[in-house]
Amino acid sequence: LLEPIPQPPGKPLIGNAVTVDSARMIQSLMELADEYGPIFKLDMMGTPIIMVSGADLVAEVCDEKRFDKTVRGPLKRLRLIAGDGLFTGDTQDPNWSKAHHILLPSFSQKAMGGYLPMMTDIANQLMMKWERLNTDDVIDVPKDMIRLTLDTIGVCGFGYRFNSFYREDFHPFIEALNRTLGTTLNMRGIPGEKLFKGDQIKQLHRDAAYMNNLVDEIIRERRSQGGGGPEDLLDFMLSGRDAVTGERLSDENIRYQINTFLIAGHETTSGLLSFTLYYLLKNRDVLKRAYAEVDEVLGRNIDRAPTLPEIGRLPYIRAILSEALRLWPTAPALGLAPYKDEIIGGKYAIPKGTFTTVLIPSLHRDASEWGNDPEQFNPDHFTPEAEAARNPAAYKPFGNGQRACIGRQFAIQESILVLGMILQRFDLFDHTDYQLDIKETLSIKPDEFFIKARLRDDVERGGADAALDNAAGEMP
Ligand code: FDE
Repeated sequence: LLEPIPQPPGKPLIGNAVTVDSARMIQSLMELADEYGPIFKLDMMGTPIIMVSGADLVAEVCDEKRFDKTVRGPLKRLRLIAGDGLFTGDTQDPNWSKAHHILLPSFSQKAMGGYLPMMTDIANQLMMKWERLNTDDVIDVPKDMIRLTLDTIGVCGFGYRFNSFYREDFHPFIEALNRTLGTTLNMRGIPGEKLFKGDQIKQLHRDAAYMNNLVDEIIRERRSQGGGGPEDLLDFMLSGRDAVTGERLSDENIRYQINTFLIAGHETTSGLLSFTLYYLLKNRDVLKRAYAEVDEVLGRNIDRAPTLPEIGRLPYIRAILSEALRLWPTAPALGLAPYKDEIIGGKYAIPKGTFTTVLIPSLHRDASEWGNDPEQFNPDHFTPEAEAARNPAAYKPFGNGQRACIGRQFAIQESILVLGMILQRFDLFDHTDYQLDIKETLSIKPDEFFIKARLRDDVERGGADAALDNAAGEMP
């Protein structure tokens, strides 16, 4: 027997268009989920949106035989710069499966070792900056994490250095990217809007042209150089062939993929690192265990870079990152739609094509899977036993199925490396007693989060090179 999907009261014509606070959309939807339960419906000026956050219902909408990812709203407007790249492409578009096949190996666990030296290079720039701060200097956490993740995807992606640690403001490419993200997000497709936002829209097209040209130039240059084995993502994209069709990616599509990696790779990963530092500073017992693990595995010598096997031997750091992604999954929603008329939970009808959104932060607080105190930060949620006992649909920070995050291993390796290096070096201070304030864009991150850091007293120095120098000095 069917039951109506709960719906907050709306207004004539516009329905629930003002039920949700657009400046804090995700948090406002989470409050509605608390009030209306694991499934509710909104009427956005005549268009229904269904919000799902109960693990059992999410398991059903994550069944890829019944539901597929759908690109609508702000994500669709992002096609201006992300085109038919992996993130904004439709699953049915031949370019999506082609790029998916070509790019999978370049994001595989096996490929990750190749990116480690480049990741370490950028991580070292952050460490050096923090080491050289004076006691009265403060660290803008989200901003430094953006510098880090942006520069990392820049070098690993296409050998380009944004050099964010060498400038106060962001590289012009990033300024353009951020303006574009802001404008596409805030446009709501309301009739007449284009008249009011004329200047913004002109700027949007100038920015898109600037970004596309810069990336096209990099592709052209790389094509003319040629040679060598694949070292970064761009090499993989230029040389790769789809094993199924034998086809290559077009230059235009490669440009869209590069823009996509920049968008998908920097805000989500930087937000993850910022939330993680926030939770570590607020949970001293967890922080203590984290220091102990890092000291044991990485040791006290900070001139020796972490190796790939060492990164794999930091399970508690890994669990801390997973737990931060549980409470604040930095890509907080998945957009899906059913292939045909569906009924979920045995009683809720979802007509074919209806926009169905998984509200991930609420899913990650479902008491039936996470216990009665889901707000508590507890990395032991990610012991192998706890994970085995849980409904796999209860945790979706990287999305679902074939449309799940291709950058997952990349983001995790980068985050473990950086967090490990930070803890190996620094004592951290929450000198403002920061109260979490979340800024929502396409992703979510802590806003105005400042800390202080000081080199630990017991660090040791002297790398392999230094040791050789010493040895050489002692030779007769
Ligand atoms: C994807 C993704 C997702 C899904 C979405 C949808 O469904 O719509 C998610 C949820 C995610 N992703 C998440 C995340 C988190 C983090 C930290 C990250 N992520 C990171 C990264 C990095 C990089 C490079 C990336 N990432 C990328 C990406 C891509 C390309 C995509 C799309 C895929 C397909 O194919 O679809 C994603 N990512 Fe991420």
